[in-house]
Amino acid sequence: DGPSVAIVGVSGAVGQEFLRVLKERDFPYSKMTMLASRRSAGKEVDFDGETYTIQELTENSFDGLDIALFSAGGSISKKYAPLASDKGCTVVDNSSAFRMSVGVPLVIPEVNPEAMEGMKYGQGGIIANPNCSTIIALMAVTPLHRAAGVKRMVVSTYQAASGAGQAAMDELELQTREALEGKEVTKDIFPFQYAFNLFSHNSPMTSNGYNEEEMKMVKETKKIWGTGDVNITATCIRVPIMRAHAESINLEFGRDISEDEAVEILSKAEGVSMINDRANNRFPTPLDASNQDDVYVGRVRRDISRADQKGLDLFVCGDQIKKGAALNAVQVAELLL
Ligand code: 2RA
Repeated sequence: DGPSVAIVGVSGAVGQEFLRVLKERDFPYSKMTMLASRRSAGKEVDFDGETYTIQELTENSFDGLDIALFSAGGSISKKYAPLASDKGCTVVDNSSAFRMSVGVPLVIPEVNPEAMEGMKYGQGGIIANPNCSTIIALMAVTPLHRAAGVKRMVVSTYQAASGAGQAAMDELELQTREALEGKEVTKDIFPFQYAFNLFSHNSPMTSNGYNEEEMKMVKETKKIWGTGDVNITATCIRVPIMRAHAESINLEFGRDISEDEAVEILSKAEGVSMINDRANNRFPTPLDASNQDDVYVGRVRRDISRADQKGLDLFVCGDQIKKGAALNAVQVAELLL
């Protein structure tokens, strides 16, 4: 029999997706514990043919547990992940709390599984799940980076409501109805209209004029690739899409790389599907990627702003809740088996 597993933040959008993915992949758990805040404690949740009562997260929640999947915000992870680890429970944390901590592997299983080499469930430790927009970008770019060495990456993201949580998805739907009915829209989550609109990502602004989401893309990429020798800039935008992010990516490589070579590499890349049909002007859309495991890549083309063959542009869509969070975390947990 496999590991005992706890879900921390089971009521949230990612917590619910953890359950769907664990079932979908027939994860070999021996026991499941559902943990959430006092507000959700006592509620029931169905999983794999059983009905579970959600328990309130406490310092003693992790006694005897082997793996804990966290997605309950950074402050909960900061407080409880070390406690869980000290009890011998191996933590996979979807929050940003420990992503840049020295000694904490930041892992995309298709990209850098070696970063968590030797870690097993029930032995404690924390593994950090990267930010969704970082995962989606690097699933497509890393195979190219391995072949031709990315020197510079410029990313523009078009990020779904799900990244701001279930409440943001609910408000987008409500506002869309209200707007179509000509009503004043409800603005509980964001201070402006989201429906039929887009805006600079709602994460806090930092001292250099970039927001935290953009700085995550910059810092996490360098840690995951294990190099500082790549220049990255990003502009992260929130768009009125439910659950899949889209990203436009410009790349500069250390050597010439043709469109054909790039398409060949991407066509073979694990966890990547191509929609790159120029004849029919058919390329990835967020709805293609929604609820899918793979990230979808298209618009692969030489960067004509350069005189050399060292630049490429491409377009990527990926499900923010699935590969951007829950699927990646469960794949990390599979590496602990
Ligand atoms: C966002 N990356 O999309 C975040 C998800 N926590 O806002």
